[in-house]
Amino acid sequence: EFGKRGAVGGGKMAAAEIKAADHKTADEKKLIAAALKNNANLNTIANLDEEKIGAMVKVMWKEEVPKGTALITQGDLQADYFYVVQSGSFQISKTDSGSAEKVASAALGSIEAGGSFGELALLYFAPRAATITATAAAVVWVTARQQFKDLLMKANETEIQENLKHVGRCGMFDPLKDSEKKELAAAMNEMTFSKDELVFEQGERGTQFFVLVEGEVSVIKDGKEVTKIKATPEKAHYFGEKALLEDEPRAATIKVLSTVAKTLVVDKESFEILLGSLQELTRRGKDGTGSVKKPAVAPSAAATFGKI
Ligand code: 1OR
Repeated sequence: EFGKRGAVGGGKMAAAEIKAADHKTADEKKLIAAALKNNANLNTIANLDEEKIGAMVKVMWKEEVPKGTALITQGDLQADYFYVVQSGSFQISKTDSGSAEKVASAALGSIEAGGSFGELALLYFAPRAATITATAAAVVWVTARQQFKDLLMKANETEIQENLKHVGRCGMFDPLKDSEKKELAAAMNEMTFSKDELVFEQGERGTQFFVLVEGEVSVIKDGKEVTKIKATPEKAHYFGEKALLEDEPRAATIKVLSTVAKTLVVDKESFEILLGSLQELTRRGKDGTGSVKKPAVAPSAAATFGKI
């Protein structure tokens, strides 16, 4: 895992061009499946099963990459593709863009046949974390951001049903229609953190929304704990909506207190589509007309709302 925090907020990206899938031999299918399974970052967040892997193997198309081509450039905000290397070799390089003087780009390693790259920006809405250049003529399998999200990041039916139970435990989502709840459940990815881990830090750009389904976390502002959030068998809690709603940095750090904290994560794009106006949502009646007498949000959730 190379660092999962995103730093890009704001507007929606234009759709990436999707090309027609290319035929694959049995060996090529095996190589792609293994590459997906071996991508540690991808596996932290996407619960990859044979069905998802099979679907991805099916849609990928082939591209030939001449020696010297940079397929990915560090810092690019528009991230459209994820790649699996069929043959050839790629160099990973990074420049320390934080320093005033331009530091020479350092080669950090290489990616060979059976490797993959480009997942980080797609998973976390982050700028591209490194530059990836072909050091020899290469052949890659490619998939576009939308396919990557639809096929790998969407929960399967069993996961949806499981996520739905948690959605039901979070009073916040009560005003949603059943179909909206299901869409939300489908867009959720499980992410587990261990004690003392930081889910995110104050000042970061927020790219994800969290529902805490198990465990307890501390909300820390300017180094001081301001509150704790704890999931109980009856109640799941959400956090991380404010930075997304208001497109501003995280107002607090979330640190795990329990041995394990289990969360369901919704990325910024899905959040905007599905929960775009949480504030409005809290005012919307069960009938979805927008006319409601009392806030639909439970007091405990209301206390957290708009704070992180
Ligand atoms: P991306 O979408 O950010 C660049 O685009 C890709 O390079 C990235 O996804 C990874 O797939 C891949 N640090 C960051 N990105 C890396 C690294 C890396 N290695 C491969 N990628 N590091 C390891 C260097 C050997 C540095 C870790 C500190």
